Parts: sequence; C-alpha cells; structure tokens
Amino acid sequence: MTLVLLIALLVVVLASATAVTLTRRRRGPELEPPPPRPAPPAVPPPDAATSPTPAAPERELTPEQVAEIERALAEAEAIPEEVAEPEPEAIPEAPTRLKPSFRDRLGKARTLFSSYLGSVRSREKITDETWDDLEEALILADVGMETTTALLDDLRDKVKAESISSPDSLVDALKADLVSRLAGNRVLAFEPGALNVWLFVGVNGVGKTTTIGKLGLQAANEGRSVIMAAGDTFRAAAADQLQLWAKRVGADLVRGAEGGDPGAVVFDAKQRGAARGTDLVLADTAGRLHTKINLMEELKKVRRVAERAPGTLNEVLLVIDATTGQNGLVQAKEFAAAVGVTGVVLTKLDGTAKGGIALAIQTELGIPIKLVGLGEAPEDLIEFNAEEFVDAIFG
Ligand SMILES: Nc1nc2c(ncn2[C@@H]2O[C@H](COP(=O)(O)OP(=O)(O)OP(=O)(O)O)[C@@H](O)[C@H]2O)c(=O)[nH]1
Ligand SMILES: [Mg+2]
Repeated sequence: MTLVLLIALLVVVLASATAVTLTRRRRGPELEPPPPRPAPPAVPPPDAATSPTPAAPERELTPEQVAEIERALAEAEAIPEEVAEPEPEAIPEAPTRLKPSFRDRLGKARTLFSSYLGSVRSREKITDETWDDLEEALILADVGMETTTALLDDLRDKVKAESISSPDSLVDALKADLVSRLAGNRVLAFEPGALNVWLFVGVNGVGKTTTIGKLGLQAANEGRSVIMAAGDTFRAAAADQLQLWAKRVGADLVRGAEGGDPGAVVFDAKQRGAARGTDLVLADTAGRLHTKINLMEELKKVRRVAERAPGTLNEVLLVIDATTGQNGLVQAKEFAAAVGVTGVVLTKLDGTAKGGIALAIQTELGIPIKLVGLGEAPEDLIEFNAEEFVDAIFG
C-alpha cells in the first residue's frame, strides 16, 4: 500500500516537472525564467482508513489511483502557459517640437503669484491685507508702481460698482482688467508682393540676433523669401552669428566690413532684395545702451536708411530682455523716442518672474508686445497672447 502511494506521488512530481520543462522550452531560451508561481495542488494523501485495499498485486494500481494520477497529470498540464511580455514598442522618434505654452514656461511667475493669491483667497472677505497682497505681488512681478496703482484703483472702483465681496471674484476682476489692458494689435506688418523691412533694435544681449534667426526660420517656413542684413558691424562675430542663422534658414545674408557703416549694410540688403523680388529684409543692429547719445544717433541714421526706398520699413521691433524688469521700461522710452518703435519682442520670459514689465510697457507707453521668447529654440518665439499670459501667471 505504502509503495503504491509512493509511486503515485512520484508520478505526479515527474509529471509536473515535465510540464514545467516543456513550458519553458516553448517560451524559448531568450526569456527570463518565469517568476515562481504556486505549485499545483498537492495530491492529498489518501486517508488510510477510507482508502480501498488493492485487490490486485501490490504493483498494480486500482482504478481510483489511476483516476487520481490522471487528474494530477491533467492539473499539471493545465498550468497556464506563461504569456511572454510583449516587446516594448520602439520609442517613437521625437516629434518636431511644438510651440511652447505660456502655462508651461511661466512657472517662475506663477510661483510668485500663487503664494499671494493663496493668501488672498484664504480670507473670507476682502480686507486691507487683500489689497496689500495684490500690490506686493504686482510690484514684485515688475509691473511697476504707476501701473500697479492704476490697476488697484480701477479694481477698487469695480468692487464698489459691482458689489464684489468674495476674494475669488476680486481675483477674477483683476485678471479681466489685466487682459483688457494688454489688448493690442500684434500682427507683424507685412505687405505681400512688396519688399518688407523689419528693423531690430535694443540693448546688448537681449536677443536681437537670435530673434531674427527664429523669425527668419518661421517666415521661410511660411514660404517667404528672406534676406538678413548684418547691421551689427561692431563685431565680426555678430555677422558670423547671423550667417549661421542665414545658412540654417536658407536666407541670403548681406554683411559689411567690421567697423563699417551699418546703414550701408541695410541699404545693400534692400537693394539686393528689390533686385531679387525678396519678401522680407530682417535687419540686425548692434546692441547699444539707450543712454549713449552717439550710439542712439547712429541708430536714427540706420532707421532713416531703412525707411528710404526701395522697400517699406513697416516694423521697428524693440527687443527687451524680460529679466531686466523695470529697466526695460526705461529702454522702451528711449528707443521709442529715438526710432519710433512699432512693437516689442519680450525675450527670456521663461527665465523670470518679472513678466509684469509687459503690462508696464503696453499701458504706460502704448507699444504692443508683439512677440515673446519662451526659450532658446526657434519654436519658442511666439505671438503674445494676453489671455494665456494672464492665465499662466494666475495659475
Ligand atoms: N532662455 C531664453 N534665452 C534667449 C531667448 N532669446 C534669446 N535668448 C538667448 O540670449 C542670448 C543672447 O542672444 P543674442 O541674440 O545674441 O542677443 P543680441 O541682442 O543679438 O546681443 P548683442 O548682439 O550682443 O547685442 C543667446 O544665448 C540666446 O540664445 C529667450 O526667449 N529665452
Ligand atoms: Mg546680436
């Protein structure tokens, strides 16, 4: 009897082992061994009291034992074959970069505002502290004292006129006011079929040359032909930098001798553009401090050349680095007085909480912010959008 039971157990064990081996073979050698899984239910030891006594010689199995072994074998077979993990799909090629969103890139400004707005919203009513919080947030964001005062005075009037009592409604009213103050025409003037000239001015290092490169690339992608004029003759490296962009864009480049007359470079570019039926001349200039009178006089000369025929000077774009905060307002005043700025390109907004300068420039000087730089890649130069800008800052 004991021998019979032993044989039965041995058969079960062998059967299980065979099944596992076969399963592994089927799965192929390249796969990792499967994780341990529960063993098939052990065949319960037959109860000595109830097991029938074998009638046949000891080595022969009773029909019950055969049935039990068959059942155990069937269970072993029934262990589900491990399904091999599907191969991970190949990582798709990095898609062409999309335009960035204000929300993604204005994290620093949002962080600054969120603590103040959190404090405003945490109160049940509008109190003196509410006004202090709003004022501090706007000043820290470099909106400037004048614009901040005007904004909050308007808001107080609105609170009275519209019986605003909840902090949430107050914040909503402030947002709406900011959006309406930032309204403006951002379209870059362009006459199809004509030779359009856009002149770029600003202090050193604000992003004039890279803005020309990015805009040139975008214009070329829209099917416009472009000539870049290396009007920064102050350093040879400046023309080299623009040359790299021109190559990338597939644009023509006109450059002059180092230290040469920047007006002459702009004039040559326009002549070439007129001869070739080019759509757009993007004219770079050397960075200059708005406080240096002789340099500002030189810029006026470049502007006079740019507006003479051939071609039409229809944009003078002042590039301002947003990280310089309130100083940008001073620059804007001086450049506007000297060369009549038609729009602002506010660069490096991605790296600062001081985007409030956009509001100061537009409300105090009436110059529209046309483009903003939200990073260094060509796609990161995008049209300014007041609603998205305000939404991104207010969280
Ligand atoms: N993060 C960030 N960097 C920017 C942006 N725009 C320009 N830059 C960087 O600013 C630096 C200066 O840019 P340039 O285009 O050389 O500036 P510029 O005004 O031509 O400088 P000068 O010719 O020296 O007056 C470069 O490293 C640019 O990549 C922007 O929107 N975001
Ligand atoms: Mg430059």
